[in-house]
Amino acid sequence: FYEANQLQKDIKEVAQALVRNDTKKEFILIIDNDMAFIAYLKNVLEEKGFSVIVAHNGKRGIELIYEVQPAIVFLDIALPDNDGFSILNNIKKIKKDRTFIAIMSSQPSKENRIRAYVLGAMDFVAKPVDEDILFAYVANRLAYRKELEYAIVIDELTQVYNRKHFEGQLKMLINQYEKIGEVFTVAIIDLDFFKKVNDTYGHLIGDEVLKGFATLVKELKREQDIACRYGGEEFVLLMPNTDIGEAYQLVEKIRQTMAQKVFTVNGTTFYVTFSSGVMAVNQQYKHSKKLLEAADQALYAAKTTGRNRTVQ
Ligand code: GH3
Ligand code: MG
Ligand code: MG
Ligand code: MG
Repeated sequence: FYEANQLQKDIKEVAQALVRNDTKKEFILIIDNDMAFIAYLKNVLEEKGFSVIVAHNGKRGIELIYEVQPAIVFLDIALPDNDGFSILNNIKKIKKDRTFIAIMSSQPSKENRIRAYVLGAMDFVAKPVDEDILFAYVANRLAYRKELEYAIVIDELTQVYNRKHFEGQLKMLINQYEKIGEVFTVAIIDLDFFKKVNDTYGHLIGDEVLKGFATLVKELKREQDIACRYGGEEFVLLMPNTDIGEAYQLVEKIRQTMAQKVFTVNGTTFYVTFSSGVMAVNQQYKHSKKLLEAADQALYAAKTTGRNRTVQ
């Protein structure tokens, strides 16, 4: 059975988890028209440090979902304009990894529950709600969402960012360049003769090399640089606020360190090098496709002139 002091411990654990995960900056949206309930819920959540926003009707609720992208939405069914179900219908396209939508209703009938799930609600919470249960619930959902958000942008094998994230970041940097002229540089990095590594030592060792390389990049890159796996044995390094000269030096440092890194399999040692093409954004190359093509051409030059080198 659940002892009272265990309950107190668990409640404390929830509070600590919320601080640890730094999830308090997240917005929680309440869409409800019961003023007394809103006041209670808002107060309880704000006391714990959450940012709470409120919509008293469906129309405003939908607006706020798109404007604020709250982490959690508590959505009532009985609203003065659209009911909760039509709101669910309206926001079908909202990303589930971004916004978690729970119906919060005092009519937890079988029909309502099924309807909510069919229309894409992630959960159905019955009113009234207990504040301790609510915290445990919110902490649980925010921790899950954090994990999900991480999984969506990270390459599982190498633990650097994946291609999807890279593309988003590149677009953002190009916007920054167009808006305020902030220069950035991109390096495409391709491991040399990697097929031979696989053929000689096997794919599992090949995987270890990819991981080893990624770890090395993470150690040597600066805080602001964004390391990504572009695909296979190809990586990109995005260097915000960095001109071509600085970028070249950084990539060269990584290249030289990699070239000296010893890999060991059953007592045999080997080395793996990479080639890289580096290109900075400029007036001529300010579209992602063009910029990457130019970096790719530099990479091709590095490959054809002997590999284990950086070309700008
Ligand atoms: P080059 O110096 O011209 O780049 O030669 P390369 O052998 O590195 O290039 P190629 O494109 O011919 O081969 C890339 C190899 O990378 C082929 C593919 O099997 C291997 N590869 C791609 N993804 C992975 C992976 O996740 N793990 C392992 N172990 N190998 C991979
Ligand atoms: Mg209501
Ligand atoms: Mg390749
Ligand atoms: Mg290669």
